[in-house]
Amino acid sequence: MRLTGLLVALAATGVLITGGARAAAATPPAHRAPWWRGAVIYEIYPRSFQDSNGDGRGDLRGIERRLGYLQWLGVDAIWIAPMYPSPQVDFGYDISNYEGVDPRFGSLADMERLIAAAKQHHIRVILDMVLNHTSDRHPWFIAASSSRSDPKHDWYVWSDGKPGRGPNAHDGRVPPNNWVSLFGGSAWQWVPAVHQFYYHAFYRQQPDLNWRNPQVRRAMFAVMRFWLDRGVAGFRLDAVPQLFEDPKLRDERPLGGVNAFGDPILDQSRTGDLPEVHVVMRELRRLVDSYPGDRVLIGETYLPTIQDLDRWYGGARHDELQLPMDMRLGFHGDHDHLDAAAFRRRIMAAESGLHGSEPLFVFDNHDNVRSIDRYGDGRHDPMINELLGSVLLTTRATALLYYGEEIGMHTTPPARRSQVRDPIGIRGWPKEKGRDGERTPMQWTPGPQAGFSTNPRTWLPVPANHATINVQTERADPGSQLNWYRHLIALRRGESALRDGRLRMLDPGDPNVLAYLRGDAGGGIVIAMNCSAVARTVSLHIAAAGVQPVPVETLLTNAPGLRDARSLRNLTLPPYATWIARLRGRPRSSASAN
Ligand code: TEU
Repeated sequence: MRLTGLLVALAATGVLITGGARAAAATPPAHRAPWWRGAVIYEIYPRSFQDSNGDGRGDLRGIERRLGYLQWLGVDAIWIAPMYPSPQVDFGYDISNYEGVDPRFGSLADMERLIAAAKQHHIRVILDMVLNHTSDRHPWFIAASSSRSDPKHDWYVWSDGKPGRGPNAHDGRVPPNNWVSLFGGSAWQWVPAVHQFYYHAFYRQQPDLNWRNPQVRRAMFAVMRFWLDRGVAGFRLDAVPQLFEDPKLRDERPLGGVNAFGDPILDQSRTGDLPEVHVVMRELRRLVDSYPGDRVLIGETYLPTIQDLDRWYGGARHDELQLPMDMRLGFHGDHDHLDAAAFRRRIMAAESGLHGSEPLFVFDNHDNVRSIDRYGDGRHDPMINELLGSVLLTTRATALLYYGEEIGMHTTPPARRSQVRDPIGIRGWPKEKGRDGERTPMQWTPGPQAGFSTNPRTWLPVPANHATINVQTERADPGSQLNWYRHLIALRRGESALRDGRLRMLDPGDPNVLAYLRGDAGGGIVIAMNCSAVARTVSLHIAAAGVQPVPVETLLTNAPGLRDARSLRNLTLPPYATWIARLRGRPRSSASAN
């Protein structure tokens, strides 16, 4: 019953081709400078995307095999989570060689092949770059921890600690302060050989680099050049607000309470977002700008306010990251729920608070419970997933998609502690079950292992719901979540108003329906989304946004009753439905629009 209006509306407008695999090939890639503005960037967790050699883990050849699918979906770039040689304590975020590929994922030649093959599909490749820390097995750290006089010693953050007793004491010394690891326990680890503690923001196998040492900068910049020279389109900078620590190693202020690991919750004022980091961001920006082709820097930036985020762009100077992630829209905290007013507030904050920079919106990644399980209500989940796609893909922003989001994959956390793979889930069980649940294998088919692997022993179990939630089944169903995402992406590629047009909120007092106008009078597009579980009938007042009412034409909707809507009056949106329409005719702009 759902979505029956979709194809009719599409066919009537001729905007989209609905004949399955033909669509993306027929839609030329958007050629605009810079390419990343309004792009769709698709995150791939390489262990979980496609296994090509039957070892139960995904790999680079597997990604290569699925490029046709990604082109059909319409993505502009893929961001591949770390595939470098690594002991895999943090599944690749503990890197022991920045200039290679872990044999589990393939070889450097496979990566070069993947970059070239992706180009044939008009898809760029973005790598994850972990600047904050290395693996404790990296030759730099092995040297650094061997002796205080080793030339690499100062490449990491060391402290003699202070005299004391207790469980963290070694030879009568305890860590210098109260800092805790984000992954549990003290952030300081004792090394007997040097009689010192080193600092680690994450696992103890991930010692933090000392960014105050110019040699560290030079070494990491050289690593980035290594990959830029091989044609990568840019980097996603991991945990980048954590790069610097207070040189005086002062205590952080406890905010009260403890986290899932039983550690005190601290204000992170001495270990996160220190001013020094922005100097490095400007240097990094100059580095990528010295390459042709609009190489891009994406930041993993969990920041509380839009003013904080704006600093990561370089504010009015626009000289730091092009795309620090705006986590405020998609990750509200522990209590995500659909709230038209909250979405409106956060979208408008990004519209007006970033000195005109492009927001980067994101609802899903490999570290968080999937959005469908945070925003879903268990009854309308497919519609809610489509609504999140509508917000992501019709706002004025670059969009990050996480593999499986487009088909409505759910989080499948381990049932028992003994099944957990992610170390934070073992340590934090049962309060923190770790991140396995959002890293399960991509669901390609209803068949064995969901088409992910020929090996029945996949690194994480394939969720049983792959029988219905999978690419093959959904591709064949015109009303599927997958086709909804694909149509949204194609629409956004085809309509300059959706890519570049300004955004004006409509009826900002409506508590249930989020509606806005993209573009200007003449070619404007109106989007209305019912964020509630009850059907809502609304009239959209575009005159208040400075545009005179004109006839409209439906471009895309999952509200069957709205496929023939011709005006903005008395629109009935079923629960969580989206309606997207073009303003027709020869509208006059009212005075306030000029
Ligand atoms: O995550 C950094 C980060 O902020 C995480 O602590 C995040 O808040 C947490 O995983 C939520 O559960 C990045 C990577 O995305 C993550 O996968 C890595 O484990 C981490 O850095 C260390 O490299």
